[in-house]
Amino acid sequence: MAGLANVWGYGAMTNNMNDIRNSKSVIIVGQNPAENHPISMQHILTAKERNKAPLIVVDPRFTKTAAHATQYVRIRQGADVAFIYGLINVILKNGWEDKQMIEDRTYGFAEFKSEIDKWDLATASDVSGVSVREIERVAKSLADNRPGCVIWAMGGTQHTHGTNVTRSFCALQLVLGNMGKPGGGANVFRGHDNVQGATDLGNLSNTLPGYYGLSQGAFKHWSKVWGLDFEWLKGRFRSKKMMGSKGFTVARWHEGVLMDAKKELSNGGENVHAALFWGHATNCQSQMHRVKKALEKIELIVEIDPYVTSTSIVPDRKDGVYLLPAATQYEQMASVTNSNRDIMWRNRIVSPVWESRTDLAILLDLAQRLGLKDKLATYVKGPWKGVPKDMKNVKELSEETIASVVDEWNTGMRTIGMVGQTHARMKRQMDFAHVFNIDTKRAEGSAVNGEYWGMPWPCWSDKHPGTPILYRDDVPVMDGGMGFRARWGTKAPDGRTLLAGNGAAPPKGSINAGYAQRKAWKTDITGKVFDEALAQGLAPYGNGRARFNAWNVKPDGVPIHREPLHSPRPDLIAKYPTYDDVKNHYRVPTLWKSLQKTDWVKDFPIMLNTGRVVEFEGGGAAGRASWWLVELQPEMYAEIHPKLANDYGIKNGEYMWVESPPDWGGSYGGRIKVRAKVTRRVGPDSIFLPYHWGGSWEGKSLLSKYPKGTEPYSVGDSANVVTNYGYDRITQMQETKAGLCRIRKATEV
Ligand SMILES: Nc1nc2c(c(=O)[nH]1)N[C@H]1C(S)=C(S)[C@@H](COP(=O)(O)OP(=O)(O)OC[C@H]3O[C@@H](n4cnc5c(=O)[nH]c(N)nc54)[C@H](O)[C@@H]3O)O[C@H]1N2
Ligand SMILES: Nc1nc2c(c(=O)[nH]1)N[C@H]1C(S)=C(S)[C@@H](COP(=O)(O)OP(=O)(O)OC[C@H]3O[C@@H](n4cnc5c(=O)[nH]c(N)nc54)[C@H](O)[C@@H]3O)O[C@H]1N2
Ligand SMILES: [Mo]
Repeated sequence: MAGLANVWGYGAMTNNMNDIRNSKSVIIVGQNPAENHPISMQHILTAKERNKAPLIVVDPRFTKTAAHATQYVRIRQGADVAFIYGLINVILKNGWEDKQMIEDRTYGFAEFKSEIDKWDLATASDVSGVSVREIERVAKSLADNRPGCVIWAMGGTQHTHGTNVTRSFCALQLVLGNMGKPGGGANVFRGHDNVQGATDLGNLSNTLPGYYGLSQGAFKHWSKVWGLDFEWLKGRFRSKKMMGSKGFTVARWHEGVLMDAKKELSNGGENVHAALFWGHATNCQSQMHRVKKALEKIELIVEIDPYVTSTSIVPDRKDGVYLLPAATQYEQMASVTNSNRDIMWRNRIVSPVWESRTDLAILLDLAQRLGLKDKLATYVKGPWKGVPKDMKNVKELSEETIASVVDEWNTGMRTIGMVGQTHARMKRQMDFAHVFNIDTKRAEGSAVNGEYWGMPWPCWSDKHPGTPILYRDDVPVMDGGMGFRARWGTKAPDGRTLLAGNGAAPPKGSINAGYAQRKAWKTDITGKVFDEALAQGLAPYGNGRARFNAWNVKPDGVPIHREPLHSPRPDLIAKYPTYDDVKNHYRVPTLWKSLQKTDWVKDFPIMLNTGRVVEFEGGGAAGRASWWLVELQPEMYAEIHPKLANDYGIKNGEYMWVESPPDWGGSYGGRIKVRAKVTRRVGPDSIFLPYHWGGSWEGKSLLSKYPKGTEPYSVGDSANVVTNYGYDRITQMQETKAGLCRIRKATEV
């Protein structure tokens, strides 16, 4: 489903799901596609069957995906960098690295290697909990079976050092020479169907659309595209500083309500007074007891959602909550972008039913009431077509309006090349869907001949076929070739070159080596700069090097392992400490070291893991309202190992309490009451909670608070009441994949 406010997770796949059919090996680290990406799982199984590709699954839990593995590796939560660096250590010791790729297409390998040297097998094994033999075996499988792909999702990112974890995956692929090749790549499977599109179009608090950032130049570019006067736009902000300052994120907006605006927040001295939840359910946020307080204190809550979510039910309040029924994806037409960067046209099946309205209709009506409709529905080429004069009671917009919106982003989104995927091309691809080859994604014949399915970005012009595999230097730019982006100039601060080496360039280009980015390529909305580059066979964004050492990513230019905030191994904290606390992280002070120094494991000895099941999605508002799904997953539970259950006198099906460490400044974390599912999927040192439940609090049902007729068939305590404090140093992603808890049998029923 397409929650519009989804900003979780980051990045994009370098390759695509179909391309896994070409992989000679597949390693899945921190992801469970058998449940969470079941269609893509079929491509993975094709690689396993057709190419005899080893399928390695690295997860603290024996998942349904692990059941298909040729090698399952049980890892300690939050220790992936240690494991990956153990692999790279073995690869380098044996000389299995791709020397040419490292030499011609990367920067900073020497610094990276000195980090790797610290991860001899004994150290990597001790920290990751993976045996020496297993590490050796995985390294050899990956070296022997190239090109191979690395896939991950939330097991890799939901950590205080999640950015480091995912960067270590990319580093592994550079070392193996698996980047820019069919069957290779660093592939993060994204979450919701349009989450890639949502982030591309700027539903993030730290950038304008197209990852332009928040500089004045970025605002000038977009004012031009939007047909707005830059000075007027500037006037909407309290100051130039606030204009360029990253906003709150979905993970910690609630502190904007709760914290002292003058002493703690960096929000211009102001608290947050109102919240619009536009396709987001707050039982997906960790620290839910803090969120509940914020939902009680805030002046206005608006939920724009096809379902009533726990956001409206959990707070103890009698007014100030508005429910705006949004249409579902079946009732809305639009372009959507999937994990592959494929941009597709989605037809609507029916017009919005009952009183529901499409998200765009609600947005335009809201803009009208705020006196901003004409500004919103106009861009550099004029007003969007077909927008009614009065939006009151309008349920949906016509296709020509949505085509105008597409044309607007086609005009502005230069950075990632979201410019050639016109409305007409999208529609044409839908008409000829049958001519695309499932292994290459390329059309064979008809009016779309030579195009790639979904015209994945960068699609540099309306003649370009799209780029299903990023960074290929073995095909011409007009066939989807490109180097790494020359984003950081031609020389690093240390004077070393950032341009690709001789010969490392897509064929048929006028320069057979690295080259700088074209002048003004990001802001020229006429398309001239792009056309000139393409005519010479060059990528507008240059041909640079991938960086093992990203000097501007602070403090970890070279990614390193850092223990989770709530580490089950306090003995490792001195050697692998977390980050220093930060005063202003997306406007909120954020703790790392000062929380890590407490010896949590003494009182909270069990590791806490959370994630998904195939039956439900996210906060579960839709799934738990479906009788058939509830029949399959009737009740909230914890997976618990037979030994652990027995140690606590808990039998399968009995109720248990799960309690979490107190958070910042508090004496109380949170607790939930769940049923025990006794299973060997989890190890004896951890429990796993699905996070799809809500609608009850500390064991007490809140069903009576739902508006009549909107009650879900199943309510239950939410995992996120007990997920621990902890946020990624770069993205602020919540650390819901490494925490601690304690449990006891619930004696009362
Ligand atoms: N049915 C269904 N499908 C979905 C969703 C849904 O809610 N329901 N949600 C969608 C969304 S928004 C997303 S982002 C994706 C997420 O897709 P996934 O990332 O596959 O989802 P999770 O189940 O949260 O986590 C995957 C695995 O990470 C493991 N893990 C936990 N900690 C660690 C660790 O430290 N290291 C390693 N290596 N593994 C770890 C967990 O045990 C779990 O099996 O799924 C999407 N698809
Ligand atoms: N403990 C724990 N917590 C987690 C995670 C975890 O692994 N563990 N994963 C995190 C991740 S990766 C994610 S993405 C978040 C998910 O967090 P959310 O995105 O908040 O969760 P969802 O329930 O998937 O979607 C939110 C709402 O969007 C509504 N919706 C669906 N379609 C439409 C539409 O077309 N229009 C509108 N307006 N609304 C629509 C749905 O009814 C739903 O109520 O959870 C995060 N929280
Ligand atoms: Mo997600």
